[in-house]
Amino acid sequence: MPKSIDPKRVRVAFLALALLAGAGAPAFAEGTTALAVLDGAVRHSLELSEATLRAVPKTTLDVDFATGKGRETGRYAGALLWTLVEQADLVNEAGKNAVLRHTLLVTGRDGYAVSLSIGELDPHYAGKDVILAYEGGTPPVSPTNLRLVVPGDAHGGRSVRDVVRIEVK
Ligand SMILES: Nc1nc2c(c(=O)[nH]1)N[C@H]1C(S)=C(S)[C@@H](COP(=O)(O)O)O[C@H]1N2
Ligand SMILES: [Mo]
Repeated sequence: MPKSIDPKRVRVAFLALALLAGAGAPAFAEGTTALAVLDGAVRHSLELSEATLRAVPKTTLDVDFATGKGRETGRYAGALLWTLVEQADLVNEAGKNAVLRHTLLVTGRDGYAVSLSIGELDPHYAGKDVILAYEGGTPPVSPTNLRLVVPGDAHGGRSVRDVVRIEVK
């Protein structure tokens, strides 16, 4: 006869496992599909769910960049990062043009990270159409497997795969 299992203990064990599995990853409310967050020096942190991403202007970009494995060309489509930053609402320090002090640290699931300066995105300055791509590419990206695409980059180093966090600093 197997020993009887206390359902309370099973629940505690599952909770412990869930906590372990989630350690270091952004936390989300149950039932949401968001896999990435935009947070940091903003008034409203954003969970980058498919709905959030599709609600902002969709932009298509052709890429042609060098990688360690040769040249890569392709087409991606996704959400304009500047619009997401505007939605999140930057918190600026005091001082002249303090908005230009911000950087965005974009991190992939594997810990790979690159930073962008806000002046690259802000339409008052360089105004680049940097996107969080959820369509296109090979292997294809998806709303749960986002890729940063910076238009015009000669090397693929800033094209972070599987973005999980954008931290505004
Ligand atoms: N998450 C993540 N993204 C990454 C990298 C990485 O190691 N991890 N490498 C970068 C580098 S150095 C290049 S050149 C491109 C390579 O793109 P590919 O994977 O489509 O060949 O991905 C970039 N994005
Ligand atoms: Mo690279």
